[in-house]
Amino acid sequence: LAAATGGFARAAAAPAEARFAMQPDRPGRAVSPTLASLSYETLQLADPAFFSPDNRELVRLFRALNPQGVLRIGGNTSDYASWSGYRGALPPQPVHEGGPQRPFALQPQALEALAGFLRATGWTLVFGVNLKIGVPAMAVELARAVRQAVGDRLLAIQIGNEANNYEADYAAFDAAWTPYAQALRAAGLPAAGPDTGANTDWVIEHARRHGDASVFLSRHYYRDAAPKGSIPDLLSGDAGFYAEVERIVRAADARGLPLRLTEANSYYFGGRDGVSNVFASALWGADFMLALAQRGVAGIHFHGGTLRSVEASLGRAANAAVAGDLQDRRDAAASRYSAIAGDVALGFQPRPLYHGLQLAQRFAGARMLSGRLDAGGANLTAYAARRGDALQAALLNKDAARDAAVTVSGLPAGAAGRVMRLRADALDSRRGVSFAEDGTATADAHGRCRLALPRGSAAWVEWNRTA
Ligand code: BDP
Repeated sequence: LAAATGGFARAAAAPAEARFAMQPDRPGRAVSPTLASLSYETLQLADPAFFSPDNRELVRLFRALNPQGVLRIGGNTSDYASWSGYRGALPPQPVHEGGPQRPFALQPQALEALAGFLRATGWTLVFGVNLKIGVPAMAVELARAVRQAVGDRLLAIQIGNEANNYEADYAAFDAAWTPYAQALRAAGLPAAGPDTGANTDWVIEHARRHGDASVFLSRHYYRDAAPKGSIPDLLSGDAGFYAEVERIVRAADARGLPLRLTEANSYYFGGRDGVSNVFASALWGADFMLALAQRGVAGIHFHGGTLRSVEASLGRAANAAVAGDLQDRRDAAASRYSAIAGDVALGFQPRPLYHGLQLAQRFAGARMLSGRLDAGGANLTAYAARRGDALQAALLNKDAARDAAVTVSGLPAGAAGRVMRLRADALDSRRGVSFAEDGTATADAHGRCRLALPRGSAAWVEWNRTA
């Protein structure tokens, strides 16, 4: 127990005695295999070596996260991208000093490389086109080129990124969006949306107006803006957002549409150092994914990436020299909330968040079950699911101060459980995070199983019927 608790003040309190009653006869939502998904900026495609089948380390990290994930290309920079093959006139777009928001042209080589990357990873694609510029004809040409390059791996085209930041209201957005959607439909290309920021009402209105012609509904999530943020803030959960998701899922269900969070992470403006990139983010990410899967969200695209090397390849900014070892330099190359650090020159490595996503992704293809948690006064969450004959649970101790012991009930008597643990030295650890096998946990004759759950750690357990 002691091994996983270093670095934080050791409270004298006894371990919290928690109980989690799984209710195998109360099935909930099916968890989509595409749950763990990622989102990257369109500007990332300025370097065709990034999303390329030759980028073996990135291919391996994507596959190990999810062999059936969905890559969303978009973000602010999608609304500054033009298609190099487009011959029509384009209105000028403003350059935002000091940021990546400036016009750039996508090249066919980048789409070819992206297609190879998708084949190598097994991932599918959601691709965002430039709404801000107001040229549907260019968007359709680009979308056609994307479809030609990636074929059936194209799940949907999205139109505009967080248009709530530049359209006055939903009606104005809809008026700008509709000619794009009509042109895409005429070209036989699938659309999804509205890809808004924090606008639940927009998503519900969009479902009402365009649900029949959409592949899925989407919005984004960030808890807050950096440099706001702290480990306790992140780990306190976000009940208000969960309630909003429940509202959207009701609208999505009425149309038979999946809901995807096409861009999400902890704190926008690139993440909060010491929060978004430390072990606490892994517990947050796993908890967030499972809370949303339970409420019917099909996929969550954690936003990230490496714009530093892209800036350099565009000749617009020098790759700043970073002190430290290779791991530190990879860390510095990626945005602070990115689940994967590194770049093409330095190689890649998982961030703490990556391991949290791996834990939650164990639920892919299972059916969520109801469960009653008595957290015993600690900051715990718990989730249950069934896959075939096997029952599984995720137990998360987000408490910085209290170790816990959780008694899980509702299991078949004598069921043999395989345990994997997510842990690090401390909630603020940047390195040494693991999600790995950690022995067994067998149910007693009453179908109960007691597990130690040290502060700042999580466990995933899968029980099979026969011991
Ligand atoms: C989101 C944008 C994305 C940014 C992110 C951030 O869609 O392009 O990178 O904010 O600021 O709103 O971190």
